[in-house]
Amino acid sequence: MINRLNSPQLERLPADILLPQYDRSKVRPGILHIGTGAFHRAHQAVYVDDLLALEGGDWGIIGSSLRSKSVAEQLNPQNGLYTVLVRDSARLQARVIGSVLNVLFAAEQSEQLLDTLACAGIKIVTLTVTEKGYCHDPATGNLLVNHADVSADLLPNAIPKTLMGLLCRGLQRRRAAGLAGLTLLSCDNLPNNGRVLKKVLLQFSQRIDPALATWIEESVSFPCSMIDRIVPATTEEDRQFAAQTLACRDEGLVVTEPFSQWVIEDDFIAGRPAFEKVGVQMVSDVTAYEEIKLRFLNGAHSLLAYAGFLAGYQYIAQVVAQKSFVDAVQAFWTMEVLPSVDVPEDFDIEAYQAQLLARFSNTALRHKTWQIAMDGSQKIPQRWLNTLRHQLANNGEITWLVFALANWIRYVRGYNEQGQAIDVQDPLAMELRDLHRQCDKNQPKLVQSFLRIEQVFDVDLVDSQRLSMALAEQLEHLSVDGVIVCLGRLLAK
Ligand code: CS2
Repeated sequence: MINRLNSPQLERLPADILLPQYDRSKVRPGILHIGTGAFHRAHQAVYVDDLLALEGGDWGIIGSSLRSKSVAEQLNPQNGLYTVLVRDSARLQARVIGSVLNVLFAAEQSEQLLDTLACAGIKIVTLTVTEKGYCHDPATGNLLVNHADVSADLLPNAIPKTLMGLLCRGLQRRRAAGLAGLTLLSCDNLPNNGRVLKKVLLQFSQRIDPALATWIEESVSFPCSMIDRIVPATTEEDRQFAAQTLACRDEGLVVTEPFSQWVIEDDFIAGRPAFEKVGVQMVSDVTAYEEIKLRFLNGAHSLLAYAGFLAGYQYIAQVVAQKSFVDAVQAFWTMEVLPSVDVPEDFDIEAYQAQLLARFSNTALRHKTWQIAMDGSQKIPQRWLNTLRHQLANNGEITWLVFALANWIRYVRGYNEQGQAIDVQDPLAMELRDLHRQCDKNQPKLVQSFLRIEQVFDVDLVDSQRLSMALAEQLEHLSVDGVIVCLGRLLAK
């Protein structure tokens, strides 16, 4: 039987595998991470691994997960160790990461997790819980007080199920222990992620104890950050492939691209490691980086995911192998996204776009259109809708935004152009599908009912006649001719 990766196994790994360059037994935890999925393992944990190698310090990571037990099952038997496999057509590099010390599963170890939040050594809590993990209304940024898990977490003595419940109860414990505050560092793809987190957490805490909310406001800092690295969900095929390279089995494996970027606002109330020494950009304001990334990268990703999926493509690299899709993305960026963002003077936006297309084209990464298409109702506001608002207000081009939205609307119908079922993963999946049923192919009615979803579109977009008409027309064209024909027609205009 093949061995599992763990500490004793490290010295038996093939010589070309990079290993942690520090004594792990001496590392004490300083960071708690919530949401220890593939993204965290390929991103923040790698930067921290670099830091520990460079200058040590008590910045080890206690990982945790709110929903999935599999993270703990993958990493704990491996002493927190896992491999990051960096892949593109030119390289394949395997590196074992040692910065995650162990992982707690919230549903079963909530006491330990709350104690960790109330532990003097923990100075920073980093988060990757995905957009929906914030339990907020993406359009207004308010806490979803009627969300079933939020209501449950607001009850006295609740065992926290939500991020807000966990943070609030943990900070309550920290305050009761007479400790100083810490930094909550959101690493999710939301604009102003730190400010969103602060608003929702304060609204939640206010309901638990107003004095606690005041303490949080004074003692906790919430820097915003921009994170970027493409990390597809790991597959069994990846694990089998890695097992050959490593000569052992790694359940915690992640596969990613060479590119990685992290930009953080320098506002750490309880101190921080020297992130800047390991390539993190520490800035006073992250807004421009965040807007550019969300609107160019993620905006294009979602467009390619919905239209590409409906055109029959399983992976992003297959979609951008089609010239028509590349032309569409370039037109989307140039005509619609670019006018809507303030690009800093020293930022080479053309090089950035070329680099994005190269990253999307990485065939060594099997990034599923279906994976990116998940949770559209939570992603679309920050990826497309502010661009759209800007373009509508300035009478600018909206062709590709409309095309993107129309494809999303068709995707969430739950079946593709051949009538085959789509497994739509979205907190609003049922509601969205019902809207299709109620409107029964009446496109103007469908458009109105979608644009009235305030959680996604806020209250303003339904008033735009220009948008409604263009969207209904695009939906009609898509239903008659399908994605590929429509794409060609739009490009020929
Ligand atoms: C993707 C992102 O799944 C998605 O929605 O658009 O995860 C994307 O790969 C990352 O934001 C890249 O940094």
